[in-house]
Amino acid sequence: MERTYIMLKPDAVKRKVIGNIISRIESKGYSITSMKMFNLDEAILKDHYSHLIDKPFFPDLVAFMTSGPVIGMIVEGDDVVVGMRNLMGPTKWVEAMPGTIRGDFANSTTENLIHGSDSVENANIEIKRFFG
Ligand code: DAT
Ligand code: MG
Repeated sequence: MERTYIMLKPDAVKRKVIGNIISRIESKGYSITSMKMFNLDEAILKDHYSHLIDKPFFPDLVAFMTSGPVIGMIVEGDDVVVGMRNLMGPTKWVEAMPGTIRGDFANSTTENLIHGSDSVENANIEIKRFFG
């Protein structure tokens, strides 16, 4: 059984759509096997978003991701890494089709509601980073 790391971002909590998003994950048939609400800091974001540190939007990304609590989850299922990326929709909200989480809720590229690991290898790294 494959595992992925999913994180509901501060905008999802503030906009009160975490129930809707969790419901979509469960409706798809995936299992949430761990879940916690917590706050991120700049140090862990520099690890988690190390591929983006040099981008001009990185300070805005850190400000947003530390603006309120997030919900981290381990989600299990067959091919769940790619399956969750499909359920989420692409990074850029303008490219996300209706029916996807970002397509239905996002109207900003920074504030796009949900994180999902992009490979099985990164899923294992992220699960270790956030759940130890
Ligand atoms: P994803 O979250 O789809 O895996 P990513 O890893 O490339 O995308 O980027 C991480 C987050 O950084 C993304 O969810 C939102 C933000 N981001 C990425 N590209 C951006 C851009 N061009 N402008 C503003 N924020 C961006
Ligand atoms: Mg990513």
